[in-house]
Amino acid sequence: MASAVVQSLSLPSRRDVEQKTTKKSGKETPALLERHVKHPLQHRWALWFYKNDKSKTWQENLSLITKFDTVEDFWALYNNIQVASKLSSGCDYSVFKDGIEPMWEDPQNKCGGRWLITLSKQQRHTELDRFWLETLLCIIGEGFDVYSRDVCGAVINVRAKGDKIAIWTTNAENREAVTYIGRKYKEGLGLPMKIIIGYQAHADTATKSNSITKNKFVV
Ligand code: MGP
Repeated sequence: MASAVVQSLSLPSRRDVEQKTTKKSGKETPALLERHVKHPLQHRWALWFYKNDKSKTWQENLSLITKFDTVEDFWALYNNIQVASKLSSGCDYSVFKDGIEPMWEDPQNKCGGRWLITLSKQQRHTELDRFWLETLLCIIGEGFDVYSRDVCGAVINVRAKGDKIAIWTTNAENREAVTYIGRKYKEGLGLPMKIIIGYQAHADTATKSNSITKNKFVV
């Protein structure tokens, strides 16, 4: 799994590097220099934060925190921000490919949709942080093979009524990509077969009249 690659790269072992290093001339050999080289991700990603301030519009409540494009910078960021389960209700994190804003209106999102994981209140303490980290590793590690190109980003909504995590993709009509991503995602989270997850088009979510949006696909 590509996410496992990102995970393993989080711990560049000093011993591994030193074993590869042969000191002949007293100068740093290429293997030692390797220790200073960061491992690039396929894409640059942006972390956004949403804080629910009722005096502002939805878009005004959204702020860009930072961008990263290496495995090391991802872990440095992840290890220095609040875990999702400790955020106040009403907050979101979004991680999107650089250049795509985490909103339905972005040209890359407007014809797309999301694989939605809805969690029970209890799961905030048992599953939320693990699911969110696995989601991030799936997207930044290009865990959906060629269909990773359809991925726009991922969002976590921390809500009193029940938290949500979603992977957003660019084209809700692209059945092959959407279902491939859904199956792999479910597998990555380790969800049992009997748990059904749904994919919803943003156009339907944005125009829903009640709290239920119809699923376009399920896996
Ligand atoms: P939400 O934050 O995605 O979910 O959407 P929440 O809070 O669980 O609410 P629910 O409606 O899913 O039960 C809450 C509201 O935020 C939406 O109804 C919109 O008003 C606004 N909103 C959310 N998103 C993702 C967008 C967006 O992409 N664009 C705009 N303009 N508004 C959005």
